Amino acid sequence: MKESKWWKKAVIYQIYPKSFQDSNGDGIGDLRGIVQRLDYLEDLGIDAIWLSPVYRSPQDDNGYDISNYQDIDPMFGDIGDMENLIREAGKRNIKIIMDLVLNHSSDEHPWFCEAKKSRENPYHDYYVWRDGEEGTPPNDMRASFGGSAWEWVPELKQYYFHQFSVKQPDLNWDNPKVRQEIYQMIQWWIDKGVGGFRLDVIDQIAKEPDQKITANGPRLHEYIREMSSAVFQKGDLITVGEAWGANTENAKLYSNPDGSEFSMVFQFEHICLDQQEGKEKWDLAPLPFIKLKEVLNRWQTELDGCGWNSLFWDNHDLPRIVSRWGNDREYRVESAKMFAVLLHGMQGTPYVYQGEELGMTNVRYSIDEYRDIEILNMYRERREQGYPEDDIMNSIYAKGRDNARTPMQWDKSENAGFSAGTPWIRVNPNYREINAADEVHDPDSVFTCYKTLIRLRKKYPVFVEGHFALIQPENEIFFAYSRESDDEKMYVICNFFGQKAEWKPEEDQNGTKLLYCNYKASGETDCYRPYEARIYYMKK
Ligand code: TEU
Ligand code: CA
Repeated sequence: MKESKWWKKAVIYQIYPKSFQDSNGDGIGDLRGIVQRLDYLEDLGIDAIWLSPVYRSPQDDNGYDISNYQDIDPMFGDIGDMENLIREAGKRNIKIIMDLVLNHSSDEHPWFCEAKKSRENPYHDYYVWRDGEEGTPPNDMRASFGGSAWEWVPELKQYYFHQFSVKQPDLNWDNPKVRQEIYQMIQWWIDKGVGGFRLDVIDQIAKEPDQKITANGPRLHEYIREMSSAVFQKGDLITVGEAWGANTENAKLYSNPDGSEFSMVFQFEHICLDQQEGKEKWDLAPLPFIKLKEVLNRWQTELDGCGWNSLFWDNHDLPRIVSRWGNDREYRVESAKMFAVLLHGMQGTPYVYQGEELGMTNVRYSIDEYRDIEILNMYRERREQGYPEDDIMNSIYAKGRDNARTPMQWDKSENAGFSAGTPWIRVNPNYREINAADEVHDPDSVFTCYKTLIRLRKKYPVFVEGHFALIQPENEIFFAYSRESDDEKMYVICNFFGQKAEWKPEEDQNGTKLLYCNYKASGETDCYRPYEARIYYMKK
């Protein structure tokens, strides 16, 4: 019999702890705050929480710069709070997925502090060093958050390599001691009872800087397999690699059903479509709709049976989907639900990013109200390069990561119920119109839509197993597909735009019943209202 993994039926909820719930009024979300909101998550129906990093960290990149992997940053609580969260979540059948940042550590990690003491230090080789002359780095590689990827250390007369900020030195995975230390640390978390791991920029660990290789280095899958058999395969864990360099070919390795690597990967092909070719995400371009369908169709069909998809629109690095490709004004509710239907109907494990289930939107702040290192560095760089202020700000409004990092909107009270103090980042001013308190009891809210979809996934096996087929790939308005298994079939039909439109039904749609529609009042059979999304279902 084909064994089915629990995480294939699961829905994962991502929490960005700093912005979720503050319990002590210091303006920063924390672990006790998450515990206070577990009932809300249980009501939504999710199976696991992916927790963005809460380890001890100087917070240069909001915790993605770790100075102690086996401790909790005091601003989030302590290890006892973490154990309590795992326990309290467990009571509600919710697992905790930790975020593992293994490509780099903080420059304040004891390993790095030792490493830069001398070339002979036992920790020196934990990082990636090259000899050189001051002012002449080994090559012209750039860091993700701007500037050179090489940082000079005068005492050693060497450069260290960092793919992200200068405070995030890259770990040297070619050193077996580094790998062993990492596996021990992971095992320590498994023993604490966590349910799985999300692996930050995992495709970049096997870098070869002399050849300017960052993602997909030659030894990448060797290292992943070693880690998987050393730790992951010992438990019934969910593991998901973050891989901006994933394509459908290597995704079959990452998510090989034999379990030799991870459960699945995050791929970003669909999410990078609205930028100018060969340029940065800040260089905006309209979404090519037909291409979006082609890309998702390829991922759906090529991984079917030989891999497994992660499904997402939003995370802590991305703008809000309803503002990005939907309409966050007159059709906010309808378009937010349409994106939910479109995604949750596909094959794979859906990820819901905090606030997405409320239809939270992007923000437009003044530059001094942003906090993200990526935004602030880009702003400075592009100002220096002479870009017009308006262009820069428009890029930030469209793509800035802080769009996703504004505090969770719980209710109408001050600071949206997120904090009794001053939030570390400004609350989206629309929290009186968009908040959880209003939505949880409203049968027509975005929240109720997510809740319903999560329940449908658990009820009808076709959501998990059904083969995907895109319908009318060239249709300029509808994103429509079917899912079919031996004894069930469903259709997901979405009007992707803000005008009503005619849909020509497929022949065997006759025998189906309407399982879900994102509008309350029933409409015309073959005419779809703006952003109307329907699911039709039949037992064969
Ligand atoms: O993101 C990986 C990554 O490549 C991002 O920096 C991406 O390029 C950028 O967000 C696009 O806007 C992961 C984490 O998700 C991110 O939050 C971290 O900043 C980054 O790794 C470094 O750890
Ligand atoms: Ca706090």
